[in-house]
Order: sequence, then C-alpha cells, then structure tokens
Amino acid sequence: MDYFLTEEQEMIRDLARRIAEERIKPQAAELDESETFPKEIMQTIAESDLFGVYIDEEHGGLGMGVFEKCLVIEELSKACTGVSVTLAASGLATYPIVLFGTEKQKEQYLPDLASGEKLGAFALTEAEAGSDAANIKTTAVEDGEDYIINGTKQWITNGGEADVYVVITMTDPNKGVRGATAFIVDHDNPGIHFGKKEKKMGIRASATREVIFEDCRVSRHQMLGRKGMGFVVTMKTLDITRLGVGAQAVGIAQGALNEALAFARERVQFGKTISSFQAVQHMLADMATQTEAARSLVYNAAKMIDGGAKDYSKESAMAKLFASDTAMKVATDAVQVMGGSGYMRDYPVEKMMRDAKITQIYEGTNQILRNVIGLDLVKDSRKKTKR
Ligand code: COS
Repeated sequence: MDYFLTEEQEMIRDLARRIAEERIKPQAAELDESETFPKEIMQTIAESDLFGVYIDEEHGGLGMGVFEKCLVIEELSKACTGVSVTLAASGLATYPIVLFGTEKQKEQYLPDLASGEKLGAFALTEAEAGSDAANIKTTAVEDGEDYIINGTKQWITNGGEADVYVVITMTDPNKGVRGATAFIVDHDNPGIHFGKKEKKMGIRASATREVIFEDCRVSRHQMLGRKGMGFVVTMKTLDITRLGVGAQAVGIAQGALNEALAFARERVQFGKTISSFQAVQHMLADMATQTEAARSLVYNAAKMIDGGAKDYSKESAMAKLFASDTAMKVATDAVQVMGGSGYMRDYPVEKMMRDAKITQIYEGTNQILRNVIGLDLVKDSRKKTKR
C-alpha cells in the first residue's frame, strides 16, 4: 500500500531500513541467544540521528512527529525488536519531558536524549502496580527543597543502561491517583540502584531490571509537571507511546511475513514449491492483509496525534491492540508455513514469535486497552445522547 510519504519521510525510513538490514539483522540471533545489550548498534542509531526524530529542532531533534518515529521503530523491528525496544523505551522517558517539562528541564535533558548520547527509562511498574497503575507504593516525601524517594520499580526497560529515569511516585498516598507525582532522576544519583538483568521469553537483547530507590534525594526542580499530576503524566505519555508498541508489532509481522514468503518460494514438497499450494497462499494472503490493516491503524492514529487532535486515547489503544494481536498471529503463522524449519532457531521466525508476545502485554495489556476503548465508546455515546 502506498502511504505517499514525503521525501524526508522516505529518507528517514530508508535510513532505518538500511541499519536494520546491515547492522541489526546479521547480529539479531546472536544478541538474542547471548542476551547482550546492543551498545554498538545503539551508537550507530544515535549517530544517524534516529533517536530524536520527534523532538523539536530547538532541543536537538529533527522536528518531525509520532508518525516518523513509528516509521523508524517499524523498520528496526523487522530485524529485531530486542534492539528497537531500547530506542522506543528511551522515548517513553522522553515524552513526559516533551509534554510536561519546564523549559529548563527541556534544555537540560532533551538534547542528549535526542542525540542518543543519553538513554531514558520510564519507571512506573511495581510488584503491585501493573495494570492497576494507580496502586504504586513508591513514595516521594518532601524534605526542605528536596524530595526523598523510596521504593522499588519492576521490569523497567533500559533499567541500569539508561542515564535519565522518569519515575512515578506517590507524594500523597491518601489522594489515590491524584496523589501521584513524576520526577526526573539521574543515573548517577547515589540513591538509585539496579537489580539483576531479567531473563525474558523474547526481546532478550534489551535490558530489563529492577530499579530501586533508597533515600534517593532529588531537588524539587526535578519534579515533572505539578505535584499530584503523575497519573496524568503517565496516561498522556502512554497514549502516545502505545503507538510505538504498535509500530514494533507491525515490524515483527512484516518481518515474519517476509521470511515465510521467501521460504515458501524455495521449499519443495510433492515436487512443487509450497508457495504454489493454495493452502499456503491463503495463509500468506491473510498474513499480508492483517499486517497492512495494522499498519494503516498505527499510521492513521500517529497522523491524528501529529495533526493536533486533543484526545486520542481510544485510537492509540485500538492501534496497539490490533497490531500486537496481528504480530502474534502472523509470527505464529510464519512458523506454521515454515514447519519444522520455522520451529528451529536457525531461522528468525521462532524469535519473532517470542518477541511478538510482549507487544500484547507491555504499555497496557490488550485486556486493559479493551477497557480504555470500551469506556471511551460508552462515554462518547452518553455525550451524544445528552445533546
Ligand atoms: N489522559 C489524561 N487523563 C487520564 C487518562 C488519559 N489517557 N486516563 C485516565 N486519566 C485520568 C482520569 O480522567 C482520572 O482523572 P480524574 O480523577 O481527575 O477524573 C484519572 O486519570 C484516573 O482515571 P481512571 O479512574 O480511569 O483510573 P483507573 O485507576 O481506573 O485506571 C486504567 C485506568 C486501567 C486505564 C489505567 O490504570 C491504565 O492504563 N493501566 C495500564 C497501565 C499500563 O499501561 N501499565 C503498563 C506499564 S508499562 S510502562
């Protein structure tokens, strides 16, 4: 399908595609097997200015938007989501600063995040606060001009590798969601510590760790947005970054389809290539149609945000939900088309199937996203009835 990209957009996409083909694809299996964080590849991506495509030029970025960020993530994810998620998760810490940072905070943090000199991480999830994001127990207690943060964040992507942490805390636990506050914490703060690298099913090149705050002192100038706004900071951020997960999913689906199609054209059974059997062609047709539908949803939701829409929670949730379910289905079907070969680690589709699973889980499980979409539909229809 032709999305009529501008020359600039084509350039960004082609650059990401070239890095994916030349730098990531040849190493993807080894990085997955050895669970190695891809430092050198991240440096190449940083040198190509791809970290900051959506950050304004004034703060060191390329001044483009969510749509271009999705193009980059999709291309990198075709080769390896274990690599692309590092860039996407850095964006998860960058968006709260873009959306809610003071000019001083933007000047201090955005240029390094845009250049990829520094990586970001978003620390929300805890042992008892996953889908129930408001149930966080990490506290930030006022102490003169500072706040003291205590608590443990779990499964933090880029944990330990990142330089800049956006941390969601409770400043007033009695106020529930209105008692949450976001802070920026630097990696070199003596009160921040990291757990061991987690062993994951997929996206194994990426680093996922516990992030522990022990009497972590931060200046009140590190507060992001106002006191009590932490939940809104979180939700507004996720409304945008969920499209990044959608783009990862589209990349995985397209990557798996490409592998299955190439294999089917080579594999001979009953004296013919299996691509000549209608049973296989129908599977490939469904895979291609579903992938294109997922891409359309992600691209359109991204354009809606870039176009200045005020509320896009529902559309972003729909795109992430549909794209991630598609990635899981298409990757599973790619393994099926490739049969025994698909099941072996010699081919990339078994990794893609493992990588696809997380897209249905992180940044809001697909069950939570159905809640978001459903509630929005009902709220909207109530408003229309009142009119
Ligand atoms: N944008 C702005 N504000 C939002 C919002 C959004 N997208 N979604 C909710 N809010 C506001 C609500 O308006 C409400 O504010 P008021 O109290 O002023 O009315 C407040 O936030 C609480 O909203 P709600 O009552 O809907 O909160 P819940 O505790 O019921 O949680 C869900 C809502 C389940 C949608 C939320 O917790 C969620 O998204 N969970 C998944 C979190 C997640 O993605 N975790 C994975 C982390 S990986 S980084």
